[in-house]
Parts: sequence; C-alpha cells; structure tokens
Amino acid sequence: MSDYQDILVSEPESGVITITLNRPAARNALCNNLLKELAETLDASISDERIKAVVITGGEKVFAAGADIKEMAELDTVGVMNDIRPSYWRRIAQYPKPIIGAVNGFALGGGCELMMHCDIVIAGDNALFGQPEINLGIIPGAGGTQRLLRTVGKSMAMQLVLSGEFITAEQARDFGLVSEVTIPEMSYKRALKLAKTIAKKPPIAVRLAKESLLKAYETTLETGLNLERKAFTLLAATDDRREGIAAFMEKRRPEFKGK
Ligand code: CO8
Repeated sequence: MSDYQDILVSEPESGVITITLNRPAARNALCNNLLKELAETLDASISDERIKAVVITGGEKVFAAGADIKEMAELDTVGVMNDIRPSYWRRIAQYPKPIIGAVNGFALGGGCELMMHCDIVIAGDNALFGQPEINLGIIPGAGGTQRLLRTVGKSMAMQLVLSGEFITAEQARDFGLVSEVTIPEMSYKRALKLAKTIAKKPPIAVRLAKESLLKAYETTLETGLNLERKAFTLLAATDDRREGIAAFMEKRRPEFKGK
C-alpha cells in the first residue's frame, strides 16, 4: 500500500492489514497528519476485498500519548471549531470492518480514545490507560467522555476524566475496556491471530454483527433489537448463509465468498 509518513501499513496477509502508529520520538502522538493517514488507509481498505480486518498497534513500547499537544497549542477557539480532526475521527468510528487493537504502554487522551474506536483490544500488561486532558485545562474531545462512560460506568469514567489518573491493563480488562491481557511481546501476535480468525468468517455477517453491536452504545433496547432483527433477516438472503448451513450439514468446512 501507499507510503506514509506517520504510520506503517502492511500488505494484506490472510485477509488482514496491520497499521502501526509510527512517531516513536513523540510517543506516537496523534498529529493531524497521522490521523489523516489513518483515516485514508481505512477508507481505502473498505472496498478492498483482500482486507477483512485491521490490526492497529503502536508497537511494543507505546500505543499513543494522545493528541499532538504541540499542534493543539496553536489552535484558538475558532481554530478548534474549524479543526479537521473530528472528520478523521468520524471516518475511523464509521469504519465497517473489524479493528483489533494491540495496545502496549501508554494509551492516553486521544490514544485512549483511539483504543476505544477498536472493536476488540488486546493489551500488553505494560499498558496504561488514561484521559489526562484535565491537566491541560481541557477535556477529552474524541469521544472520551461518552465512550468511556458507556463502557466502564459512571464512577470509573469520572475518576479517569476528572483526576487524570491512569489505570493498568488488568483494571482496563476488569472494566471491559480490553478483552485480554498478555505479555507485551504477545499482544500483537494475539491480535493478529484473532484478526485472521475473524477474516475467515462470512464478511457480510461480520459487518452486520459489528454494526448491530455498536448500535447498542447509542440506542434504546427496542431500536437495537429491531436493527438486529433486520440484519438477521437480511443475512437469510446471502450465499454465505446457505454455504455455512450446508457445510455444517455435510460435515465439511464452509467456504465463504462474501456474497
Ligand atoms: N503531544 C506531543 N508530543 C508529545 C506528546 C503529545 N501528546 N506526548 C509526548 N510527546 C513528546 C514529548 O514532548 C517529548 O518530545 P521531546 O523529546 O521533543 O521533548 C517526547 O514525546 C517524549 O516524551 P517524554 O519525555 O515526556 O516521554 P516519557 O516516556 O517520559 O513520558 C508520557 C511519556 C507519559 C506519555 C508523557 O510524554 C506525557 O504525559 N505525554 C502527554 C500525555 C497527554 O497529556 N495526553 C493527552 C493529550 S490531549 C488529547 O489527547 C486530547 C484529544 C482530543 C482529540 C480531539 C480531536 C478533535
């Protein structure tokens, strides 16, 4: 794929690409250009049938230390209002294929928010999560107050956002922010394995499952159940459903085509 300045993007392998945040000298701070490259890479992969799932990592030492504070310092109120970054975040949030995060080291501020945009997160036991924006006189600006509260509940969300304190990988797992904790050297391998497993599943069902699950964040139970029912019904029209059921009956492995 294209050459980028602030991220590395692997070639698709077994249905998976890896995007590595690559600004180690700035602790992978999410500068505008990095977010732009991330959004562009995800957008380009939507119609690429070779790509069924994406792993996002920052490497073994740090996931991301948040928005680039040096860039942010230059923006006044009008600058923040006209900031293009919310549009990059929206594109990441609306990405339809599964994103698996492999998170080691600091995931702070925008880094913690990026982690919350991942559908599944595997954390190294050296990971630290936090929303320290309060120390800068600001608050989380990429969904931190909303997504965090919906996942960890009021008390812990308030604790993180108001105090700026960090929590460990184990605490994050206990609160449902991450699904598994590994040694740091294993988090990427585990995330990649999971992504490859998901890449073998029927893509339309995966896409509708992700959409239905994410809706649970933002809607009533009734509306969510209706959406689930519609997605479930829609899947009855797919070749992959016929193939999945036939393969089960014939005691063989299914071959999904994404149709
Ligand atoms: N932005 C810019 N540069 C950074 C950032 C950052 N967030 N974090 C670290 N760096 C830079 C440092 O300035 C330093 O650069 P230099 O070598 O040129 O002095 C280099 O990275 C190394 O940093 P440290 O020496 O501090 O490294 P340590 O390993 O000692 O500490 C920490 C690492 C704990 C991550 C520390 O750097 C730190 O506290 N960073 C700031 C964390 C933070 O406050 N994050 C929140 C930022 S605000 C935010 O994310 C709001 C998101 C809103 C999004 C809205 C979109 C519309």
